[in-house]
Amino acid sequence: MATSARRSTKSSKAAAPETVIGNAGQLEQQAAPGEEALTTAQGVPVSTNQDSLTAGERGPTLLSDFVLRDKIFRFDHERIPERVVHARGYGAHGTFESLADLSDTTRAHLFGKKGHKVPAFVRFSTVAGGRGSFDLARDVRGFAVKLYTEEGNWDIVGNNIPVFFIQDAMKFPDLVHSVKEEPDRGFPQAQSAHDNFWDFVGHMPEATHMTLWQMSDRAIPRSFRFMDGFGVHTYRFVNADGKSTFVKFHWKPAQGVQSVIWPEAVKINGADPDFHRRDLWDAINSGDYPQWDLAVQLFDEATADALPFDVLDPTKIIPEDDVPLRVIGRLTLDRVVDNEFAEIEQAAFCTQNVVPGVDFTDDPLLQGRNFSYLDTQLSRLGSPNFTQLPINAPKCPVANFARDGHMQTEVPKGPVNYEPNGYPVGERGPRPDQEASFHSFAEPVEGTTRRLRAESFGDHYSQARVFWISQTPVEQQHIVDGYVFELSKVQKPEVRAEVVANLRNVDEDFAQQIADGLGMPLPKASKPFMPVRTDLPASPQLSILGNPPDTFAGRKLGIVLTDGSDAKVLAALQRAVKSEKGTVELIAPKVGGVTLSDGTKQPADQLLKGAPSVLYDAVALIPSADGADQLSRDPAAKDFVNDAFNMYKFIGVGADSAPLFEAVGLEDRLDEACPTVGTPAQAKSFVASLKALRFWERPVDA
Ligand code: HDE
Repeated sequence: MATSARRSTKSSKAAAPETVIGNAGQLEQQAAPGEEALTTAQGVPVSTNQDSLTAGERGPTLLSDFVLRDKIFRFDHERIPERVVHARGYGAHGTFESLADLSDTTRAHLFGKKGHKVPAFVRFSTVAGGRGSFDLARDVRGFAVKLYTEEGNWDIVGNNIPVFFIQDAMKFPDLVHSVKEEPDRGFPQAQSAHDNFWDFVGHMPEATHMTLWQMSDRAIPRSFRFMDGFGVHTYRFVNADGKSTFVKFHWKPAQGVQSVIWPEAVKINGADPDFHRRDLWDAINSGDYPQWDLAVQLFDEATADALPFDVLDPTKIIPEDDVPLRVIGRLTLDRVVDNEFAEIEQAAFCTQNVVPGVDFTDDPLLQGRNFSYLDTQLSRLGSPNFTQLPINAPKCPVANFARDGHMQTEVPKGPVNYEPNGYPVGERGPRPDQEASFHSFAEPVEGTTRRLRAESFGDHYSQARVFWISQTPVEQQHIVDGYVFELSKVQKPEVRAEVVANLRNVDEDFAQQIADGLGMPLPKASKPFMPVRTDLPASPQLSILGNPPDTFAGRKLGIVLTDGSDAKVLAALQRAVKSEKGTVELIAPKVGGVTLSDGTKQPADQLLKGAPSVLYDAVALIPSADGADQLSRDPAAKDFVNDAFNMYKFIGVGADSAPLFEAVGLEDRLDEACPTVGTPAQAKSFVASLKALRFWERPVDA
C-alpha cells in the first residue's frame, strides 16, 4: 500500500484543519498553507513525523529509512560532556556600563570614559553537583561574567565567596575529587557533607577560612540575584605607561545580599529544584532586571607589602577597612536566553580572556586556572572553533591566520594563511598593531626554579577568625549549625576530630560549640604553622545580616486564599507589594482558584499542596471562617504555617484564620511579625514591615 494511502483525508473535529488522523488513530499534524515544512537535517521535506518505513503492514523497519536514521542519530548525540565543576548553572544576557574614567589606572578602553556600555553574559552555578542537581545545595556559587568589549572578550570568572579552599592549582583535582561523589558508591551528589570532603579539608589547614564561608549563609543564597560576586584573585590594571595597580573585583547586588536558612534550603530542593533558575527567569521576564555594581579595591605594591598576608594568596581577603571599595561600573541583566543549551551550556569562560589594560598576578591558583579553562573547552565543546559559537564569539573584529579544525563555521577567503608574506596590504591579512595591542605587564622576575610554597602563605587561621568575629550572633549560630550538620554526616570520628582540632585555632568557643553539637569531646588543637593573629579587627562588611537591604523589592509574598477570602484585604496586600516592587503569588486549595467575599472569581497561581511556604519571603493567610476551618484539617496548610513560623518569616494573619493557627498550636505564640491583616490598612502596614525579611528574635525552639 502506498504511504499516502495510510492516512485518512478526514479532518479531526477536535483539532486544527491541518490535522489528519493516521491509520491507527494517531494525530498527524500537517503544515498549514505557507507554514514552515518539517525537513531532515539535509533539508529534505518529510511526509510524516509519526511512523517509520516498514516492509508491509506489521513488518520490519527498513535500513533505507534515512528519515528515521537522521532523526535518531541527531538525538543520540544531543549531549556534550558537562562541566567537570560548576556543571549546574544558569545564565542571562545584559549590559555592563562603565561608571568611571579610570584611564589613569588602566588602558582598558571600557574604562576610558564614563557611560561606556558593552554587552554582557553571566552564568551563575553551583560547584559540586551534576548538571541535573538541585539549586539549593550548600555550595559555593560561580559568578562568571563575559564582557564583549571592543578590544575582545574579558571574562571575570569568579565566585560568590571572596576566598578559595586552596592556594595552589596543584591541589585543585584533589579538592574537587574530595567534594564530588565518593568514587566507589557514586554518592552523595551536590553535597560536601561526607567523609572524603572533610577528610581532605581536615588535612588542608589553608582551607579553613573558606569552609567558614561555606558553612555560613553565603553558601545557600536566596537566589542568584541576591548574592555578591568576587574575582577572588588579585589582578592588575595596567595603564598606557605600563604602570600596574593591583585590583580585586567585587560585584555588589543592588537587590541586597540575602540567603535562605538550611532547613528551608532542604525543603526548597524538594518543592522546586529549579528555584534559582526560575527566580532569575521570572524576574527578568517581569521587567525586574537584577543589577550589580562592579566595585574594585585598587592598591599599589607598598600597600600590598604592608598587609599582614600575601595578596597572591587566594585564601585571603583584603579587608575593606584597609582598601575601600570603589564603584566603577554597573551590570544589568535584562534578557533571558532563547535557548539554554546554545547559550548557557555552550558558554565557555576562560580566566585568561583579558583585554589590554587588565593583567594577571602570580597568584599560583590563577596561573593554574589560566591553563585549565582553555583546555576544558576543548573536551567539552570538541573543537578549537568553540570561539565561533554565538555565545562565545567576540563582538569585535577577529582576524588571524588560524584555520580549519572540527566544525569550522567560517569560510576564510584568499590564498594567504601565513605571515610574513609578500602580498599587498588589503590582501596580505592582518598585522599586529603596537598601539592597540595587549602588552603583558613588564614584571621583574628573579629567583631559582623551585617547587616550594611561599612562606608568606603560611597563616591559615587569622582571617578565618576575622570572618567569625565579624558575624552577628544569628549568623554565628548558622555557621555552627552548618558544621554540626555536615560533620554529623561524616562517619569516621577521626575526621570530625581533625576538623574541630583545626577550628580551635579560629576560636575556642566556636570549636567547643561544634564539639557540643556533635556530642564529642574537644580534640587537642592542631598546631598552626604561624601564630594566629588575634589582634586583627572585625570587618563589619563581612556580615550579611549586619548590612540588610531595607527593601522588599524583588521579593515574593505568598498569600493563601479560600472561598470567601476578603477581597478588599487581598487587593490592599497586592497594591502594597506592588508599590514596594515585590511580587505576589496566590495560593489556594485548588489552582482553579476561589470565589472571594465580593463574589469575584480569583484564579490561583499555585496549589496549596504544591507551594510550601519555603518558596516565599513572607506569607499571609486570609481564609474565610469556613475556609480556615477546612485548612485546619489540611496537613499542607498546617505545614505551610509551621514552616513559615519556624523559619522566622513574617506572617500576615487573616482576621478569620484562628482555627488554623490553633490547629498548629501557635495561637499564643504569634509575635509582632505575625500581625493581623483584617483590614486594608493593616494589610498595608504589614507589607511595610516586610523589608526586615525575617524576625530573628522569634524563639522557635521554645
Ligand atoms: Fe574554576 N573551573 N578552576 N574556579 N570555575 C571551571 O572551566 C579550575 C576556581 C569557576 O559558568 C572549569 O569551563 C581550576 C576558582 C567558575 O562556565 C575548569 C582551578 C574560582 C566556573 C575549572 C579553579 C573558579 C569554573 C570547568 C584551580 C573562583 C564556571 C568548566 C586552579 C574565582 C564557569 C569550565 C562557567 C569552571 C578549573 C579554581 C570559578 C575545569 C584548575 C578559584 C565560576 O576549567
